[in-house]
Amino acid sequence: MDLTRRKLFGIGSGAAFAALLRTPAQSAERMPMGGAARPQPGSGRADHTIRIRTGLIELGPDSTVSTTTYDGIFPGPLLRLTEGKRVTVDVFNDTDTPEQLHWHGQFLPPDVDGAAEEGTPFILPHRMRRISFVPSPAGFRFFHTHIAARTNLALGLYSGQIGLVYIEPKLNAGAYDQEIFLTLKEFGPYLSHTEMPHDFLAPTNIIPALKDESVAATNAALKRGLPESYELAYSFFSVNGRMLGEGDPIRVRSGQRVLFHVLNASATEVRSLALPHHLFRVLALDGNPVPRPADVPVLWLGPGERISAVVEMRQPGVWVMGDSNDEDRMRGMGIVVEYAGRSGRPEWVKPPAFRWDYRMFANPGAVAPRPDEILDLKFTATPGAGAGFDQFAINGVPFSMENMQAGFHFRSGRRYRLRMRNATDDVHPIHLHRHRFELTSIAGIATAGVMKDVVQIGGFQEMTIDFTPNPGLSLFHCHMQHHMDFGFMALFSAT
Ligand SMILES: [Cu+2]
Repeated sequence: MDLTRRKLFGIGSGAAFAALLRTPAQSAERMPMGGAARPQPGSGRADHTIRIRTGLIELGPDSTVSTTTYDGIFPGPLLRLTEGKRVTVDVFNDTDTPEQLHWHGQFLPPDVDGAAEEGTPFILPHRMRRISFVPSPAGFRFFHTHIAARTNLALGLYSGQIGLVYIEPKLNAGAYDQEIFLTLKEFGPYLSHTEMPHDFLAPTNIIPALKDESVAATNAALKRGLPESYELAYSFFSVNGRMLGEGDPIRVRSGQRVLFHVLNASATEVRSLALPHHLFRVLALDGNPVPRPADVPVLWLGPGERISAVVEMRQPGVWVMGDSNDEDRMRGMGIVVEYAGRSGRPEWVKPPAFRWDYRMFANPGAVAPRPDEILDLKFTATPGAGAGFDQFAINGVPFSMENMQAGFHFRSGRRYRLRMRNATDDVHPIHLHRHRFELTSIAGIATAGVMKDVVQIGGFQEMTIDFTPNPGLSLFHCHMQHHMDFGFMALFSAT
């Protein structure tokens, strides 16, 4: 470890931790061959090549799954890009079905972003599509397929099409001890009727009228004879494509500061992560530095969410870093953290009771700018009405994949507040393409300064998020595959 690092780690203030985020490890970005000029779109060699192909993922002994991946591996490649520095990517589709590759969390034009609804061309079977874009904003992003799966559990986010992107800031002034990317992912999906109850968000106050509406919708569905809704269950649980105990442990030394970039790559499941006797200092949410880094014993992530957090390694031992759900962790959702010189059976300790509250990472007292306009968006569900799944609607309208019409129109440059009201009992991870948004109230309580591209809204709760539209079409949807496939989507247009 060099002196610069030691000095940086010695400071220990929130500001210094935040600086860590802006000063990641050396870029592993591949340079153009022989220092030649960067190839232009349509000519020469691409900076990166991604192959969509099927492959076998060995999660553990007797636990190999066949799925569609990027480059035959899971997770797919980690692309280290530089903010503002144009890249060319050749995406080959070696499968027999059309694909979309979505650059989650970046501000890209609609024809590159990777959603058919926005007008991105499909990557046709056994063809290649070359794209070129300027990476932005800096931070932890990822890429994934954006195909509707509906009842085909081999498609979309049920597959292994997940790759990571780290966009280095233009200024790259330092490093830290270790930087570790963790991708949380289940495999082997099947239909079930058991829903995992989740009660982990704060604040907890709900809006009774939204609950009444949900109860009425459920009763009406029962009266119509609609079936009990399908939920998803999984056979395999993994971190970085290995079941707990089956991959290499994370090897650390006492005194190290380890920066974790955690992605919940699940199609449908909320995940948690804890490391016994250690705290996570959360530096960034969805790759965006938070106004106030805060220490938490447990990370909670909805599908599509990312957390960057640093852990000071001061509790020598061999630990299980895993999901707080005992069953899922014992079936693989965890990874071993091993201190140098320590051996033995990895130990798990149940984390303290803890509620996830995005406001922890905001500056208390910060006030968001007033929006130019407020738009109400109400989320409702009809149980069993979507091929046996819940059928969702936004303001009464289930998104039509056939028409793909923009349902909401905005003027670019204006600040809009989306007042989201959830008249369902589910937590929904709400995602807006091509933008990031500011959390401006949670369960009716004002907040400001936390920037995200996916946010979980609790059952029967209200939440507001503010954004300034970029021109063009942008998809807005729940990031749970079975929700977005059955209506929980809208197309925003901005001029
Ligand atoms: Cu949802």
